[in-house]
Amino acid sequence: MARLLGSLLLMATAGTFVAGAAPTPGAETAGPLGEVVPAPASVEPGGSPYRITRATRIRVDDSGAVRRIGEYVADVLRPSTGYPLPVTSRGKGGIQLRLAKGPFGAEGYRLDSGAKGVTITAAQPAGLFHGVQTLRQLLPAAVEKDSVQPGPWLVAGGTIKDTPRYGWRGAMLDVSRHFFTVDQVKRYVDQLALYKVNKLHLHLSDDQGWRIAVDSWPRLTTYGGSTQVGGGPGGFYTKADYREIVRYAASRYLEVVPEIDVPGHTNAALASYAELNCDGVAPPLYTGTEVGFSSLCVSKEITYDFVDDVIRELAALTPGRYLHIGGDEAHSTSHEDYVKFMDRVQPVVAEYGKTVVGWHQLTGATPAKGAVAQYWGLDDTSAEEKERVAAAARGGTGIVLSPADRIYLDMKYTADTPLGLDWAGLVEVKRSYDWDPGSYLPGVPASAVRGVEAPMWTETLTNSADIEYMAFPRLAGAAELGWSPAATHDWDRYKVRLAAQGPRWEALGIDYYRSPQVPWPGR
Ligand code: TNX
Repeated sequence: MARLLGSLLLMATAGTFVAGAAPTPGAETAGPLGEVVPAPASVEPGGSPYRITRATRIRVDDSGAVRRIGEYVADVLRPSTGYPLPVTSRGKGGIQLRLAKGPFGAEGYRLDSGAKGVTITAAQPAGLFHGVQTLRQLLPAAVEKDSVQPGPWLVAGGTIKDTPRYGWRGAMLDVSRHFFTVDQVKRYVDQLALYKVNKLHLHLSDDQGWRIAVDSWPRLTTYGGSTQVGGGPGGFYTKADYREIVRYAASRYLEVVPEIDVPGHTNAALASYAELNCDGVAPPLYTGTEVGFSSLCVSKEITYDFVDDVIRELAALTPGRYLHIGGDEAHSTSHEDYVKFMDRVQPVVAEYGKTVVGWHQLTGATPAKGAVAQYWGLDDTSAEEKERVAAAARGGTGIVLSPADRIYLDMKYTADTPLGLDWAGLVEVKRSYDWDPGSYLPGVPASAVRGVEAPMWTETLTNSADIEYMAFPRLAGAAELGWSPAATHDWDRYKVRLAAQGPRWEALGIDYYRSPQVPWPGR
């Protein structure tokens, strides 16, 4: 009853259908408008469907960015439809991408579908790109295959108006515990883009490996990057590799947020340079999975030369606004030293033009003005610790939510999950979706919440299949929490929309966890 009332209210306020109601009658062969993940802000089904045929053209504005998105659409649609789908800036109808002034914000879009075509309109290219992800989901799942499929390729008629709830919709990949190649990162970026994720946070250094080239401290990578958990060969990104990741992510409208984790989680650096250690003795490389045993030497000046060089070189490689300095689990750094260290290091990030991001332990020091704290506690983290974060938020620190017992993608789904960890608990699909970022932390003003991020720690994960099995289906839920209006939040409806993603993942070659909580088709 409460839910029925809720949805009536929604319909009254929005004046439209909201994601989850019945699909368009008569458009059974098309992906219904109501099955999109993340749920759009508003959906109005109606009118004739559009059919993509051999004659369909992709119409673009005469801007480089829009044309590139047009080519991207063509690359998605050509293999499965077998149609030529030329990209052109002339004529009307077909699949049209246009920039126009309107109430879209930086990332929103409007999608209109009818007999003559599908038009996606946005104020910015990012909005067009997100609209294209919606269009993919309005087509049958087979559109994602890389060989010619029978079709027909119908897009249900109607209008979607969509804009994100939060500007920070992130995914973190730990490339330190196990190294992942540029191609593996690109593959994950493509998967993140499907769900309108817009931040790729790369955890580039930890005890087990240093993964980004720093010219002024070359042993960080040549030695510090030479192994990983379990003792494999590790690896690192050259500056050219990193730029290629940044470029590729930007082509999918993701901003890279690089993280150098300091002052703890630094064994790889300490092993590479003896002078960074308080006792001047370099420890051996580390290939285990313990945390909290390493610390930069807060009392040595060379530590700050080191941090300055690293931040300067990394900032120069990074067009994005943010630089993450870690700061978690510094169990081998005294509180006094931790505060001192953060007081000296945060201004360096600002000096090189970036905004500080840190794990929420940063709120135990003095977060710089405009800093962002990433909360990774649990539902039952102490009220005291949560209040520290909340107080910082009230003082102007932005909050990104990554509660570990909700959206740590490396947590096992059940006790039987072959991969992953369970220190934060077992996290089934419903649990990962069923919370509200706007009210999760008591005392945090809703305006301080920048968004949501789903971290993937890789102590137990070694290849793309491992990443995908842990990410899917939970990643889609994290993305929806970041994108969709709170009013669309409803597990019973979400699980139906989520189920419709299964065949898409199969078509894309993504192995996912077939959670019994989700009514997958054909099961
Ligand atoms: C906690 S979360 C960590 C990581 C581990 C992760 C494993 C955080 C900021 N620190 O060092 O990899 O747990 O789930």
